[in-house]
Amino acid sequence: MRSESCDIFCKVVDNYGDIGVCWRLARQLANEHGLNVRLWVDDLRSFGKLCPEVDAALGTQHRRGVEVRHWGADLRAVVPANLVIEAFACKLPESYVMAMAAQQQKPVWLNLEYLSAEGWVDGVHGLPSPHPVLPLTKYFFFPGFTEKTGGLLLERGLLERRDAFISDSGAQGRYWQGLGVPERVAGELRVSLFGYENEAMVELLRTWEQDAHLVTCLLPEGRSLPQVAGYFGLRDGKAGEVWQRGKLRVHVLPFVEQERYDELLWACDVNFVRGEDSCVRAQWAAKPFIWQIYPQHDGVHLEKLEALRARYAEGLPPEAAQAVRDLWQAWNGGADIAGAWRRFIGQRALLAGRSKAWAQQLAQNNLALNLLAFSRQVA
Ligand code: TRH
Repeated sequence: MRSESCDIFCKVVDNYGDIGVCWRLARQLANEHGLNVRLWVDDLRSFGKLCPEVDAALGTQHRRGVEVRHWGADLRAVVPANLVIEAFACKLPESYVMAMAAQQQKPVWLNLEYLSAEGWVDGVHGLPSPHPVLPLTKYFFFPGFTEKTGGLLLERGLLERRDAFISDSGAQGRYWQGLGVPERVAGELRVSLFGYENEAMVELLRTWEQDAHLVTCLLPEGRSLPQVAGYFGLRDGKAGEVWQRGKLRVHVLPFVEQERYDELLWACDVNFVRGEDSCVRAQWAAKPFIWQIYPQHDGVHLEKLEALRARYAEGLPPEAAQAVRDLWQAWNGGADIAGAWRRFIGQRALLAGRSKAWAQQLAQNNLALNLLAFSRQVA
């Protein structure tokens, strides 16, 4: 089957991960694979952070090749698409499910799951879940890091664009100039910092302040900002501000539209990322990265953290693999971030090489292509 039309349903739980993934997938299916995509989103304001042209007052609008619908209105009159993607088990409206069941050719119905590097994902990706009453089957589609999973979202040409940017000093110079960041000095390290509130923040900032070389921290507006501002004795800050103490200089950046965030990751030497989508982007950036995983009450997130760490660090010498473990743990509730940071930076060259090979390996497993192949197979 060739799915000509696709409905993606997204509920914004919190932050930008849910809509971040859905928006990326929607654009890719529409612009790279020619599907007519409707993206149903319950919270257009959050969406507007990733795509500033989104007007929260409009029920229907067309943005970057995608029909964006506010999911709130009655869907009874809507004819379902032939590929239906329910993101993160967000639960489709009853009337819409009934309309799916009433179609002569039943739509392919996928639940796009959260990302995890844990081994159990291999065994559940693609499993069917027949509807208890209606003639419909929902399939679980898991993104992931092995061939037995659905892979990762990767736009066409992204790695080539990354390489072109990284090898073009002029493009990088213009990028930094646009942000108001001065030219690099000898030994300087540029670090992007996108995270949640973090108990290790003060110690990390102090470590950078006391470094032998300049550490330039690029800090997008958001949840980490008040904490970093507090370190400088301020209550809060805003984009454009620059703060310096010792060897640490912080540039507060605006939260940019989603397509522009990659450049920041490409331009920095080391990236702190969080959640789900920025973590994947850091892996495509092929630079050493530190993941602040979205915390869950029962602590299961730490298993997820370690699962990705173990895959990423495979093949690294034990000392380098341990340095990644120490810093990721310290940044996710563990101890001694100062020591962990120094050991991590000591392994920087090795980690940079590994990051590049890792991105290359992951690129073989493209989520959008897999998803379309899977939907054809089960149609
Ligand atoms: O915003 P998040 O913390 O989202 C989280 C996670 O996805 C988590 O797994 C989920 O359960 C929870 O939400 C509900 O982190 P994430 O996933 O990295 O999403 C951030 C998005 O913001 C990502 O698409 C990148 C984008 N972004 C920009 O578009 N511009 C920016 O300037 C920055 C810093 C990020």
